[in-house]
Amino acid sequence: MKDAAPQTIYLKDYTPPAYLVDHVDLRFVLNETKTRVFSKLHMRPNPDAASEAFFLHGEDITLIAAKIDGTAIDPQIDATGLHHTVPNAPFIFEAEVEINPSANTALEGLYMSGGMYCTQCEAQGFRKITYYPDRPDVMATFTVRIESDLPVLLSNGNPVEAGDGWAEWHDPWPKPAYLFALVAGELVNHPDHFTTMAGKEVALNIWVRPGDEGKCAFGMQALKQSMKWDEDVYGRAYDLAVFNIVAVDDFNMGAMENKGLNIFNSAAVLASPETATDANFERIEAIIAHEYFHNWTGNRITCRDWFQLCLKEGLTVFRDQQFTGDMRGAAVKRIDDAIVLRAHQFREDAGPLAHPVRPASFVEINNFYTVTVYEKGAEIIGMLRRLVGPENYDKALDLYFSRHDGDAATIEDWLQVFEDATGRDLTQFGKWYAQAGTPHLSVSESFEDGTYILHLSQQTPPTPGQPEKEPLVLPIAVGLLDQRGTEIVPTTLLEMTEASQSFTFDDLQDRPVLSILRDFSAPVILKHTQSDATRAFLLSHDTDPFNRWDAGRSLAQDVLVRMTRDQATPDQSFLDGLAAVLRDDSLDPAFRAVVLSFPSEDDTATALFDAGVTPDPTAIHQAHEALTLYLAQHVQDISPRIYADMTVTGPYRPDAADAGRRSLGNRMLSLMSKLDGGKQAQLQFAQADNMTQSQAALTALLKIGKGADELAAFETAWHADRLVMDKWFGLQVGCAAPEQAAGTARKLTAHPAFDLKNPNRFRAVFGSLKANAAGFHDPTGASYALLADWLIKLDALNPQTAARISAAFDAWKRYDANRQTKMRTALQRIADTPGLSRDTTEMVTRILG
Ligand code: 0A1
Ligand code: ZN
Repeated sequence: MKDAAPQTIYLKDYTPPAYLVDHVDLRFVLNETKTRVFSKLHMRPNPDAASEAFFLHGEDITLIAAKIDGTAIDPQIDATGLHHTVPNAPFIFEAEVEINPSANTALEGLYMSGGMYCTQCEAQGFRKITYYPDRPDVMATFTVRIESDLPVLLSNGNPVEAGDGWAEWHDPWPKPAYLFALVAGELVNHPDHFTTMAGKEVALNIWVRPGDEGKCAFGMQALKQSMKWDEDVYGRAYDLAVFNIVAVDDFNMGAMENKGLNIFNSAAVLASPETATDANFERIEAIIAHEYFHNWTGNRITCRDWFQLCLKEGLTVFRDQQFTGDMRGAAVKRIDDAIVLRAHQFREDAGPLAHPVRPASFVEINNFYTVTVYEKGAEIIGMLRRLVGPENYDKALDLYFSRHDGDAATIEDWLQVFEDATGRDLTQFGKWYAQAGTPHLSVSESFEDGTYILHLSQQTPPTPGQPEKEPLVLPIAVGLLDQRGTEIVPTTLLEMTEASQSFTFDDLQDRPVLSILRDFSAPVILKHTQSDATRAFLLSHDTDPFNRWDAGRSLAQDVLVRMTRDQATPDQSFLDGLAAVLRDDSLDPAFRAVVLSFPSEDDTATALFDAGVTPDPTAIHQAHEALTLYLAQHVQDISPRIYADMTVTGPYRPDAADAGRRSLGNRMLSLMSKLDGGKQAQLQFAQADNMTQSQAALTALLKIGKGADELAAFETAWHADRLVMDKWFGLQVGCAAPEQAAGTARKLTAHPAFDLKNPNRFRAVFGSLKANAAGFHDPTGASYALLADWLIKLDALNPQTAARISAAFDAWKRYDANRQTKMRTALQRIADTPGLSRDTTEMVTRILG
């Protein structure tokens, strides 16, 4: 598939659409290779437009006929769309086009998955269905008629009428084309219903392929919880008579918030105790919530243009994080989010792919569905809420919903609402949206005559295209403890606005112990040299759970850096501190489990790089293995007891309490397996009645080079379950010894169940290869070459997923000359591939720098 010549699009060039669409009538005559789409667009000139040129987007579609106001026309067609002259008054544009869903391997537009028709239109997929002004600031009501012999025919909005071989839908809420959806197939549903706070009945359905009915109950429960939570916390009720969710196996992302018809990657909705882990359940709950919350933050209020993507994504992620915190415990959720942010977003912000939360330009918008737009976008909202306070936040959100309902809005609109609701000037705060890079916050302290002064300075390193950085508004939550661990200054929010600033605390008796950036109040990198003793003190005494964990985390990171760099042994006091947390039965097991888990090998590579040392992934891996062994030995007297204490009896429940117990128990299992040759893990695998326990046991075995029999048994048991088989593929690559990772991945690509066209399967192999840091960076370069080979193959079929996975190479410049050369060669080979997509070309060009 050949793209039109790549073009850079700039935020500063935005102009309003020349023509608006008030209403759309669509008729689909479905056919696997020759689907006909009949469209009737009720259009009018936009009074606010600068130009009169008439243009409709359209790609990979064949025009059969077109009319304006009933008269046939012969428009000019090019690779990007259709041009013609139109009346200077309201008019009706009609088209008949033909498309080929079965040839659509890019999974954008209308495509086939497992025998069903489905669509994906965000960001710019609707133009592959018919000619249309495919931009989010053109919003219309839609009526859709689907003609097909398939029994289930779905589209957005409410059902109007259906007969033998057809169904009609009407969506009364004006929406941009990216929220359009259609599904047709032999599907079965898991029905339920919900009564809104206004007393309106909503029919709820999760539609799946026959055989998957038993995996819907949890998703449905999460949907009802999300609907209730959005009413209770944000005052937002659902606004149609039906809410449909459909599970599809072939999907580029997690899920999609199409109005009234959410389409989900089956991995993001289907779960049963036997097939899904606790982590899968939690993720499903969060994604169901995320897509549902988009109904207000994304659909009722959408984005003016794709540069404003964070307007809907940052806010919706923030809302789903709040939801998970409420459902499962805010402290552990905050820790989990910080782990993800630091591991992935800080890495993105520090490398060649760094971009502002609201980018200023792009070539392919699909490359900007990033951790920066999503997760850093959510952090900005969290900072705003901290700065204005929860009540003002609620006031501002109410104003946002009332002022902008039905709008395609901008970040300026969003900030204006906060200014109007609170009277606060947000000019400087707004820079968070425009400035890329993670601020580094340096901290020093002084204490004299009862006065404690905190000296802070912020500095953001340069990022591509942004050499100069300005100071940002940083909300910094601090608390002060005395030497016994009693809080003498409770959590206080400092607002830093300058490059350097000091904050004074008077009338203290003794030098306090600082607990800074509590609850991770701003997404910054702390440059703070607290002694090991102080961090150990905070690990056992801090009243802020985030900082308590973070103190242990930072100690562990230093230990791992020293072990890698100097072949040091871990300090006894560090191991004692971890053992003390482990023994403390008053602590939540989930919290103990996160304290007991170490930074990733990639985190250690970053820490070494930041310390001016070229990271050697092989040495890092050895240090991590060694530390795990030291810890296993250090706690071996208590680990069997804790493992046994964490046993969960009764039927499997994926709630936070039971999941926390399993999490700590399985951390113990992984430590015990380092010493018992995998005996306990074999036993657990044999006895497990749920996937959390069997996957944890299998992982523990694979990590000590065992588990061949269990792996074979797993395949025999689950070969017919696509989602479980993704785990089977992924675990082998993820747990392989470094020198075997590339070979394992290569072998699995030859397995009959490997399917290049299925993004989940591709990610299972190659996402896991990237996650196996020492294996990916094996000095022979075998993994780099293998990934390049397969990205080239995938790009020809599915540019979007190929481009996303190519980011695995983004940190290439921080490694040694041998690895750098081999990664650059792999990247160059991808870049030089004839016919490479716009998506992957943009990514590898940026990565090569
Ligand atoms: N808006 C969806 C994510 C999404 C984005 C792009 C897609 O295809 C290119 C698909 C889904 C969300 O935030 O969940
Ligand atoms: Zn989203």
